[in-house]
Order: sequence, then structure tokens, then C-alpha cells
Amino acid sequence: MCSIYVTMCGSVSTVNCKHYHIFKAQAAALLHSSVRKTSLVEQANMRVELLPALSDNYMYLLIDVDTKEAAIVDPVEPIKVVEAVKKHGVRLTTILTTHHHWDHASGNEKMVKLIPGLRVYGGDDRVDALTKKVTHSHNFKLGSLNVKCLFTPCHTTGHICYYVTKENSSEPPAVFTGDTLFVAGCGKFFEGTAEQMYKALIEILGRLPPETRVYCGHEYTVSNLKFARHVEPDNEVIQKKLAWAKEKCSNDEPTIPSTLADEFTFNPFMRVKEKSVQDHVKQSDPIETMRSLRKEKDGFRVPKE
Ligand SMILES: N[C@@H](CCC(=O)N[C@@H](CS)C(=O)NCC(=O)O)C(=O)O
Ligand SMILES: [Zn+2]
Repeated sequence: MCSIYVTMCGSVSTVNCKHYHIFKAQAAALLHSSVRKTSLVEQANMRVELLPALSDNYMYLLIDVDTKEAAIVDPVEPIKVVEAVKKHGVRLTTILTTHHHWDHASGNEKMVKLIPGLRVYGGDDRVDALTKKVTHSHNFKLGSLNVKCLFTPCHTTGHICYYVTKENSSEPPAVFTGDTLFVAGCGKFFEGTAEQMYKALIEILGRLPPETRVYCGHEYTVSNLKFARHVEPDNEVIQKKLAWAKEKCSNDEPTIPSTLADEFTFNPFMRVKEKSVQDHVKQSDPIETMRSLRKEKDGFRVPKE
């Protein structure tokens, strides 16, 4: 007998199970992704369907409305992807892999078995079923959409973000940021440095148009904002965004997408040039601030409220 207690927007809090180690991840995945809602965002000539996966991951079905060609970002649960493809009546040609971690790339092999001929993009030889290894600024078309690869090593050495635009459109572009940039946070520096994350967040992602929609790899917004509030207790934008995110999560709705402009107002890792953030970690240099913030967040105990 298993008894599993699930918290909103987060992790399994208690699991008493005979085969705890084997079943914890699967149980969490089954419970969560069946509850968390999908949602559809329409922008420019692209449609983005958010597909919750595992306990807090997102897969994204990116559709070029003009040609009905589609790509899937990090398809860790392939059956759900196939269902979404059928629902929209689109032609899936492409997998966009942000990085090789199992919760992002482990569905690739099954995906190419289910839909043979898929092109599999990624920036790392460790990405399963990889057919197109890409580097910074590599561009390609998805129907009428342009996809630009942004090399953002740090969380992993081969991490890629995908920036998607539509020519002559007045609507905002989209960026799929995997585990580099989260809403109100950033990925752990598993294989990289503060210098690299600074470059990724401030010099690469931070220089995209401010209205760019941010689609990240995980639903961590509430816990990230609690850390942001700890860093900048007087920042009202953080308090408002946290109240909004809690409300969203209590309805099992996604807090994604955000925009780059918004990230600069509440994400401490995007705010490393701000005095309030630098003061918190007692640094005056943005890269040292980045290093200190990440170290502090690695040991941060997220409060209940
Ligand atoms: N803190 C994460 C724990 C899981 C974790 O380590 N996630 C990785 C990505 S798979 C990460 O980079 N998290 C960013 C962070 O903890 O700030 C959570 O909020 O559940
Ligand atoms: Zn991840």
C-alpha cells in the first residue's frame, strides 16, 4: 500500500511505500500531470500548447499556424505529445531538446519510434536520438517560423535555448529556455559557472526583445518567488507576482509564459545589477552577485507561506 500526499505546484511531500525509491518519481508524475491543466497560447503566427509532464516539467507543442508544421520541446512523455498532435491536426517534424537530462530528453527515443523521421535538435552528444547537433546562432525554419539556437551552457555544458520569430509580425516572439531561465529563477549550475549564467541570462536572453514570451522547463514559479522575496523583501512586484502565482497554482493552472521585461522586475538572477540584490549578498559586482545568489538558493529552505 502506498500513501502519497501531494502539495500544490510542487513535490510529493510524504510517500510511504514499500518500493519508495522505484515508485516515487513515477507516482509523482502520474498524480501531478493528470491534474495540472494544459493551456494554449496564441501569438504571432504561432500557437504554443503547454503540456504538463512528470511532476513539474513542461513540454511545449509549437505550431506554425500557416503550414501546420509543429515541433515539440523536451517530449519526456511521448504519448501525451502524440495525443496533442492529433488534437491539433498538425504535422510534427521536429524535436527541440534543451538539454540531455532525463526529465527533458528521455522521451526522444520513443518519440522517434512513434513518429519516424523526426529531426532531433540539441547541443550535446548526450541528447538521446540526436540527429542535428547545433551551436550558437544556428538558424532553421519550422514551416514559416524562424528558430534560432542560443547556446547557454551552465546548467549543462550543452544547453540550448530556442528563440522563435515570425517575419514581419507585430506579435511577440517566443523563447524556450529549458533549465537556464525559469520564471523568477534560473537552473542550478551543475556543469558551469556564474560567468556562464551571467552571459546566458543577461547578455544572451536579456538582449532579446523585452516582449519575448518565456517558456521554461519547469513550474517552479512559487518557490522561486519565495526566494526572490527573501532577497528583496521590499519589492512589491515580487509580492504581487507571488500572490498571482499561488492563485494560478491552486487552480492547477500554469504560470507560464512570462516575458523578459517582467523577469527583469522580479527575477533576482536577472537583477544582479540592482543595488538591492547586490546588497542582499554583500557584493558589488554582478557576476559575484550571481555566484552568491545561486549558492544561497542551493541551500534555501522554501517557506510554507
Ligand atoms: N528546487 C527544485 C528542485 C529540483 C531541481 O534541482 N531542479 C533543477 C532542474 S531539473 C534546477 O535547476 N532547479 C533550480 C533551482 O532549484 O533553483 C524545486 O523547486 O523543486
Ligand atoms: Zn529539469
